[in-house]
Amino acid sequence: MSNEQRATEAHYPHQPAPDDMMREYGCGPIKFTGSDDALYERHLLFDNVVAPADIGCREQYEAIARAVRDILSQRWLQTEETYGRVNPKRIYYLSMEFLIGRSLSNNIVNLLLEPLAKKFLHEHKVDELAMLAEEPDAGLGNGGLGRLAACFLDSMATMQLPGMGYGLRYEYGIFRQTIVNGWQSEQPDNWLRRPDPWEIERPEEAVTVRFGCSFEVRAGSLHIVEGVPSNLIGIPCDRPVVGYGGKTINTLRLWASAAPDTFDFQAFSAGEFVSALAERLTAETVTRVLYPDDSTSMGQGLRFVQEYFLVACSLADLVRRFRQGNSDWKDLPDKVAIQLNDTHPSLSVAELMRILLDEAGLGWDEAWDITRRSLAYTNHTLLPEALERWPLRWFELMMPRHLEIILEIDRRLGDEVRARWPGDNDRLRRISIVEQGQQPLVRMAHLAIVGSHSTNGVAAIHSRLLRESTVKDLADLFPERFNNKTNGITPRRWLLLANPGLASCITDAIGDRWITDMAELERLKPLAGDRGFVAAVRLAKREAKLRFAHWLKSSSGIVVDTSTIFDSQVKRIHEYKRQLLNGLRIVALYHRLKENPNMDMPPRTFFFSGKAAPAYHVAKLIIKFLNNLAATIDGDPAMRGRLRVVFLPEYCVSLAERLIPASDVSNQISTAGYEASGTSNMKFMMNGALTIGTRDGATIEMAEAAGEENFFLFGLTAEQVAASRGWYNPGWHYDNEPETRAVLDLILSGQFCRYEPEVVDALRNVLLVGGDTYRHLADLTSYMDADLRLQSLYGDQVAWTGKAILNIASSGRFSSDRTITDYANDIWGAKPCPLA
Ligand code: 26Q
Repeated sequence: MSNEQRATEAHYPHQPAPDDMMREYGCGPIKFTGSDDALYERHLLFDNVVAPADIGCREQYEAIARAVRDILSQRWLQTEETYGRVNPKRIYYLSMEFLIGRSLSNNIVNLLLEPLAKKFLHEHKVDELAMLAEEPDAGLGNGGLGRLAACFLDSMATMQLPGMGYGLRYEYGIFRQTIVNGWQSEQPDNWLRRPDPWEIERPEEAVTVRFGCSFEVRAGSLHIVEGVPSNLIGIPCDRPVVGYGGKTINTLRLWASAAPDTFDFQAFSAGEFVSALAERLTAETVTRVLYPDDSTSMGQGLRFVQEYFLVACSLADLVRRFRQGNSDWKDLPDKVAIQLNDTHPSLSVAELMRILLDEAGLGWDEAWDITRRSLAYTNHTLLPEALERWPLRWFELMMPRHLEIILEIDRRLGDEVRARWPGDNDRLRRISIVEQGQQPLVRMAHLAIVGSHSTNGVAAIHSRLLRESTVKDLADLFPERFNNKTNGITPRRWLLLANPGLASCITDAIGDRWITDMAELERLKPLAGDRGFVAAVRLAKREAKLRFAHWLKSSSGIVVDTSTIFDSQVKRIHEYKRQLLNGLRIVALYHRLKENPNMDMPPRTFFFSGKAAPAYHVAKLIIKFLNNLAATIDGDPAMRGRLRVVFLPEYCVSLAERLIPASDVSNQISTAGYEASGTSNMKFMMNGALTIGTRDGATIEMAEAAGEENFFLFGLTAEQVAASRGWYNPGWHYDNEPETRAVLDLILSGQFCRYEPEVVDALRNVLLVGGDTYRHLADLTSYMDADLRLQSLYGDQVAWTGKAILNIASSGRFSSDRTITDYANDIWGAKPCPLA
């Protein structure tokens, strides 16, 4: 009996063998049958031991989720069985983050169960919204990088590619955010408090990870106990990844850390019961919490242990699977493609070398060739200070064998550089994997580039800047390895599920092939001037705004006016993303209305949402300022019905799914050259918002696809930002631009921060005294110009909607299906493996 059958049976101790279910749900397209009520009721009775009459939303959610899981479990097994039999080249996506969000509604949509589910919910008088809200968001990621990983899994499953995700099963995901007196406050995200119907633990496939030292956790931080080797156990926790149409169901395997079962009997018999058990606590600490993306995390030993733990577990697992179907190690690169999501899993280079040298017994050259051809690396940042570098000392203590391998890789790299550029010691120093200094560091990006066959950036401009500046020396040495793969998003979650009104309006116009072939959206272009279609798209936007407003009111009591322009900026709070620039724009509009109360200006609601890394003080200051701005405007009767600022706490996938479809305007206003790609920009575009933004990241390609005349672009280019580095002076803008001066004077007068002079001082420092690193003042006037163009277009709803339609019609390129097709063809050499 397979594990899945065993697991299924465990839920129905009194049921007949699952043969019946196999017949019902085993093969062919999934059908909902008359017995689904029975499935639901069985789960209520046997799992929760409650009668259908007395249940609450949480029990409803669990029973419905389990019924849906029953429906997919046979397909899930068949998928793995097919891969085992056909032995295709498999794709392994290694990522420290998978920002999944909720699964129930997504799985219902992808299994094509929606019509039947709706009928079922209606018949059983289930409050759909309340029931769905019982599922916690799986927030196992910080932002774009983690969400990208989740979108890629959806696309791989939909395209029937044999892909698998490997990550960590954090007990606590990204912290939860509340706002207290305008400031961000963090709370732990205990998302696994209740049983998770989507998780299948597979202890029989556990792996052991060896360390050259032991660890202790004291006062919340990790301490290394030198010279005492130790083991950790990785337990796989699998989650289904349902492809659209329910044909392929791939797996996301998350590793939970645990102590080995060998109990320390000596300590136990000496009466040290508690401390022997406390050791287990230490082991489980490793996957306890997701690290926030900030500079303080870089120095944390536990993060480094997490990264190695992910790599060691995942490689052991995929090598074991490879060995089951293949006898020759030489075939590994033909059967396995390992994609490294940023440098976080780049210890894979050393770990795979170790396996091939020490376990397979291969020679260096062969092991190196296999390693390089199996691995590929994606870079997500240009900021040199954000590139991971770990102390060499940690390698020495925790994984001495890996260090030996890395030093040998570095030595050979040095030989290559010396042979090509004799005597160029500067270049040698810049390029080497080990950075010399007081405390030598290992440059993880260099390790990843040297030890793989492909390095890609995530938008055209980013890939170019990566080659031309961030890792120029390595690009000179290995030019053929560098390529671009512009990011994408899954249209299933971000259009079909999040925006049913717009989705059906599109389907009515061009049929539903777009769901799996987004190039089809091009067919909407001729309809940009069609009165009927324009009216339908306007209606869909109005409905989405109403839906959002209704949800907002019922969940938080906040009332917003849906007849105003919904103007949104939602993403991690960071100086380079420039939420502060958006704040300056709002102050400028406020100032204009104050000066000229009769001014003709369309009423606006500005939405902000996003989290600041807990140790990033300036980012937290920006949140405080935006909340103060919101409160001041709310308290000013002259602003009523004209301007409104709303900071929505606790940004997460589910909030994005609600707000993005309701937005009219998307702000993508990073300092040019800083945003690798962006992906919320694509979500807004696909949902018919117009973009006001800078020429940065993928926004450049979006404007190119839709036509710049359908975008509101403004600001310095990346080249201009770079060129201004020597002489930029924010004071010049204060002195020479009246509106910039008025805005700053208002802020510095304490208008928005009464009795909080420390907030004013800090803002002065960011924008003026500290040199305005991110060029807020340089871009403010052109932002205001673009905003004026936007306001005037909004007055002509037919013209506005026409542009929105052209945006939607041009968004097909930004489907993650296209991105994954490019990875599969150019990097992985992988093909679909459909189920029989
Ligand atoms: C590193 C070391 C220690 C602790 C944390 C980290 C860490 C964690 C997360 C570093 C970076 C991240 C996340 C980065 C990220 O989300 N980058 C975004 O990736 C998107 C997908 O490619 C891009 O669209 C965005 O432009 C980029 O900012």
